[in-house]
Amino acid sequence: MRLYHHPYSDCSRRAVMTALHLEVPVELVLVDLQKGEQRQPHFLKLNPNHRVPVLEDDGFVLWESHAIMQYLADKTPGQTLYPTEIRARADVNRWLFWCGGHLASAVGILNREHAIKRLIGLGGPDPAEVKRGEDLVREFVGVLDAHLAGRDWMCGSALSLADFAIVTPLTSLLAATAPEKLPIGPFANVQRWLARMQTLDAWKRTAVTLANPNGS
Ligand SMILES: N[C@@H](CCC(=O)N[C@@H](CS)C(=O)NCC(=O)O)C(=O)O
Repeated sequence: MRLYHHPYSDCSRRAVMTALHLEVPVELVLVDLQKGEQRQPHFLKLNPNHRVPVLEDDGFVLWESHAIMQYLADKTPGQTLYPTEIRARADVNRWLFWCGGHLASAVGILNREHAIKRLIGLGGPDPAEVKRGEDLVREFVGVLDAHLAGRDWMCGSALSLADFAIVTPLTSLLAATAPEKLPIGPFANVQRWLARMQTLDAWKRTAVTLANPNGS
């Protein structure tokens, strides 16, 4: 199996963390987003949306990070990240869709304003967009914080795909915005859960810095 990714991409990171945690043997293939490799014909054949991650499994091509996570778990006998009991699975699915539809898109607004625009030469942040992004992030992280009160993990009593999905946009929020702008500062339950996530081996092995783009 091949997993096309970029180390700074939080969407890639949730798929890579899932593969590492499940010990699925995947070959990581770097797609150089900064050089625009995702828009080259060979990559567009894999994903016409010009985005990572993409999984290739013996001729089967899958894009969308949450779908990749589910596929990797479903391919792994005895795994516990993605429960098979119908309501427990629905609970995990609920948070995966919430992450893609709400949290990640809200964080995406801040990423674009604080980091991506500068990287691709579109100038500084637009204050109206920053406010819109911060208001949305504050609202959704508030929902997350209330949910995490008295819980160690997102769903049930164990680590699941939902934890790996949700933690990555929060990380990118930490990296892309100045500390005083971080809307997650006051959310103690989120901070506590984030600290727990940071102890996981899959987290540590995918942690990258600008100085160390290949991770540890
Ligand atoms: N909904 C997609 C989003 C993927 C996505 O936005 N990937 C970004 C990196 S995090 C990307 O490849 N951007 C390159 C581009 O837009 O050209 C998923 O969850 O996989």
